[in-house]
Amino acid sequence: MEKIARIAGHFAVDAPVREVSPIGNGLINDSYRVITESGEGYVLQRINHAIFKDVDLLQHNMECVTAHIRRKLEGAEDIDRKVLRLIPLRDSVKTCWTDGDSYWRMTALIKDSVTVETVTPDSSYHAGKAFGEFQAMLSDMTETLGETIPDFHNMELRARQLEEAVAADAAGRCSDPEVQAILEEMRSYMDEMCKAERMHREGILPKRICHCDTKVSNMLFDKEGNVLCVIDLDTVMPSFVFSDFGDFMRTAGNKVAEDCPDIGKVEFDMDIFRAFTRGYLEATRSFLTSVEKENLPYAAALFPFMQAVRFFADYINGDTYYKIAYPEHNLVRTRNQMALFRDVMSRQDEMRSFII
Ligand code: GN1
Ligand code: MG
Repeated sequence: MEKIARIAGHFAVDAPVREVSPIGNGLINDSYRVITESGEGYVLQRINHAIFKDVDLLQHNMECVTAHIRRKLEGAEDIDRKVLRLIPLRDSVKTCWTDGDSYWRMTALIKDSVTVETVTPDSSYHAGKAFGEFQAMLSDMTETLGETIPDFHNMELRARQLEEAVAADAAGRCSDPEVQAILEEMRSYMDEMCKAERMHREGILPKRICHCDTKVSNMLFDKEGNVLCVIDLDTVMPSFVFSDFGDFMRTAGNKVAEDCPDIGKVEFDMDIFRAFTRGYLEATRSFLTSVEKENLPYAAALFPFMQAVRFFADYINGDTYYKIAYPEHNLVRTRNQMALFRDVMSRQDEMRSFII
């Protein structure tokens, strides 16, 4: 932790660092809470450079997005609790520090906020509004944002990556009959799930600036359960609105965590779906097209499916991408996400009739 405190000292914090502790359970970056002698709090993050290859672009996106939202919120109360504030370096305006090996950035800690892993229908409604408003606020950005992970939510690419993983079979896991069965099931849905990319090529589905990682744990709530702020802006980039709708459904809509090994407990929660959808549709009325709206049930299925494909490809590759806690972790996650996907598929009509 001493090393982390030293790194924190490169940023323009208000006083010497008093304590540092690890926070969060992200699968990609490492995060630490930093408290200074004055009691001010900060979040220091080590950026996973193997995944975010263009750190300058990453920081550029984050700077543009937070500045844009800050302008939109001008005049509102408590702005620093509603949008992240990047802390520059002590001796420059740059927002990223590197020792040539790792890359670090810092934001101000948002006081009296909590993250949650599960939501109620009531907080889902507010989350739907918050993520919808996030997209609405960014819908008139003039700065160009790049894709911090190119083709991040492109299902065609994820399908290809899975096939490449299978062809290489780097960890020798493909001979397992269960792996073969999952693979066969995934392949049978692949075409249907690649529909978004086709609609985009046909010119009927636009890309907009989206958050692209709208899991419940990426929002801060106050003690009363109101959404304060959307966090984890690494993947804010042009994408289909399905990304934000779908990933929230995938995480909040699942009655258990994405890595719960007891797949008998996996179930899609229609109350969460209805509440989030109501909030989201209210907030996005000004720009959402009918094609986007009609395909929200598809988005709810696409995201557990895409996540299953990603976890599964990582399992086959020998766990090179997601952090794992035990050897079968990615397989357990895959089973869980496929179970959720099947359940969402069985509720498509019910979802459609709620939306239309
Ligand atoms: C990763 O690091 P974290 O937990 O915010 C991943 C998301 C996945 C998620 C699954 C850059 O997010 O796309 O949905 O794990 N982020 C990246 O839990 O790949
Ligand atoms: Mg993330």
